[in-house]
Amino acid sequence: MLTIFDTIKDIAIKIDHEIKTEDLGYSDSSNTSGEEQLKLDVKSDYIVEQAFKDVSIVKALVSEEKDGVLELHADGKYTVCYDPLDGSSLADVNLSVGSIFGIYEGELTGENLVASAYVVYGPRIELVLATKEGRPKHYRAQDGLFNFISEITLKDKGNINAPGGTQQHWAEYHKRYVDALFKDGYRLRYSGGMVPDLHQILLKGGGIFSYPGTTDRPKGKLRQLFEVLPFAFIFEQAGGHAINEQGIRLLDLVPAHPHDTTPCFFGTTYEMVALKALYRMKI
Ligand code: AFP
Repeated sequence: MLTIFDTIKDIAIKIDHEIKTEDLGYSDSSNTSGEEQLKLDVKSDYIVEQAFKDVSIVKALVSEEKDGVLELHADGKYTVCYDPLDGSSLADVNLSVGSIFGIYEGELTGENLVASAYVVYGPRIELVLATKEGRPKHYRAQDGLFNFISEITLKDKGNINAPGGTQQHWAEYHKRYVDALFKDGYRLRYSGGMVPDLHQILLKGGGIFSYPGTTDRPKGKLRQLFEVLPFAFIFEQAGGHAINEQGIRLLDLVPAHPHDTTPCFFGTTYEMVALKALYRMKI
């Protein structure tokens, strides 16, 4: 696993350099989800692919930017599912963006996720690494090296409300939930970048990030394998929760297709209890 984490550190430094120097325009291609690809998306994906080509324990790669599975090493143990540059449309307005990695052993299901990681490209490059042992670990880059900062432990309650999705397409009960938190004094913290938005909740110790099913996107927008499940793993390892709109643990999900999406809620206990009550989920 160490070589995978070390490879992610190398990738982070390279992608950060591209963000700061690469042309921010659109390429002439689009990804499997039909989203137009920025040159940065394509370049970041290439950096990840090239980096893992030399890591023999990596059996295959699944990328948000490409269809299918890229076989690397037949004797490899892990499949790395990744979003090379999540929130890339924010890069050209100089907001933070990120990379997300899920490390799976065996079939690509939530229960086979054995580790996960994400990188935040912001005023500083920050990295969070998680395995099944202990709390997620937070690192910060300085002169190309990652220094350990702290372990991440979530509290029982926070005061951050990060409500995703197009509000005009929210269900009435979801709007009631979001508004109730604001009436309870929660602060709106939503940039449109999943990685910095969730990183903020993790580092501040609590709150809720929601991307529900909406009338225009009933299955939500965020992709299970390389966005939702890696963060679900990190939230649970930090003592938090990650569920879908039926109250099912996101890590219990079995994606039917590599690019399947799911409604998702990441947060701390107090906000999850309130969510289940308002959504009338099985408590
Ligand atoms: P882009 O990669 O197209 O910028 O989308 C970012 C993202 O996938 C995720 O990072 C955000 O949480 C989510 O979309 C924001 O979606 P909304 O703009 O619909 O809230």
